[in-house]
Amino acid sequence: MSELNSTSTETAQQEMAAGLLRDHASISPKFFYNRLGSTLFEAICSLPEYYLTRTESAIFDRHLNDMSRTIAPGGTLIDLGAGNCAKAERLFAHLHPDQYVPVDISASHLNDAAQRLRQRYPHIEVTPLGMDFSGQWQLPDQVRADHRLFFYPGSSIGNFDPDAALAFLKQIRNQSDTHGGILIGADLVKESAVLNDAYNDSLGVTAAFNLNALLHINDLLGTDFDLTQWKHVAFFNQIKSRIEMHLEARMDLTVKWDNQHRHFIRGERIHTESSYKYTLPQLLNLLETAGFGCAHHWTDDANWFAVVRASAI
Ligand code: AVJ
Repeated sequence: MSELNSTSTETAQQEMAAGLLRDHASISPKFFYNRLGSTLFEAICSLPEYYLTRTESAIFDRHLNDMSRTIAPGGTLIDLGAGNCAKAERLFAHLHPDQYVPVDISASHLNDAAQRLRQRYPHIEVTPLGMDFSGQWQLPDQVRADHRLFFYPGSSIGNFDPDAALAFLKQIRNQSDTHGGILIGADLVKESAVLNDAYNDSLGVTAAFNLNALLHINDLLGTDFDLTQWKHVAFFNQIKSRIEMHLEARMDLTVKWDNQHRHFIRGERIHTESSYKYTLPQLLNLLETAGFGCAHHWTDDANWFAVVRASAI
């Protein structure tokens, strides 16, 4: 079952069909996140090879006090890609937001979490938003304008191509007035073997997560993808400084939906995700170009992951 409403389902269908019919077929990584996909992603975060989540979490554990000294209490905490809201909840005791706005494309996941938070934190106004923020978006009027802190953890910024990442950050900058800012976590460039292992775990959860995009598309678009015909492929592309995830056809095959079809030859791939890795200077430069300054940053001892807090200037 998809959790998108009818208008966004139509847009999603057009987007998926266009991607499948492209010369080099592609699917947006946002189609990973149906109910099963969100659960699989949570499982990925516990994998021994997937160091990102636990490294970021350790940075917050160690430096949250220090971070909160760079952020005035009160204001609105806007959590982009909130999921189960667990990461933001840890900030509440330090940042004391007046309003918390979890935003996620998967609305059902959100509403459960929001209900739980309202009970636990009656003094925080919780305003969940089911919204796709990967393109153009605008926060509705219920979101207070003053003193906004955009929280964008987990290296989700890596899913955007560099141009789109800049446009995305500028969009955030334009919706931050005085005292606004961003708290962002990003995975850093490192030895290829470490990166490759993180996206090729030995349990095969990342493979399942990747393949599940085909199940989601079968649901949303009515395609007849047979998962046994597809193989998970992930590797670090050093030139583009990104992990690429693909699904590779194990044989010649044809995928059909409505009155359309797409033929794939054996070995042909559907590009399902890019996950860009930045150096710390590149990341700080990106934020500055988007209009954020006065950056403070924190990393782990190995410099595998960075958390940056920057102000709208
Ligand atoms: C949620 C985009 C940060 O790129 O590492 C995890 C998604 N893909 N394993 C990432 C993902 C495969 C993840 N982000």
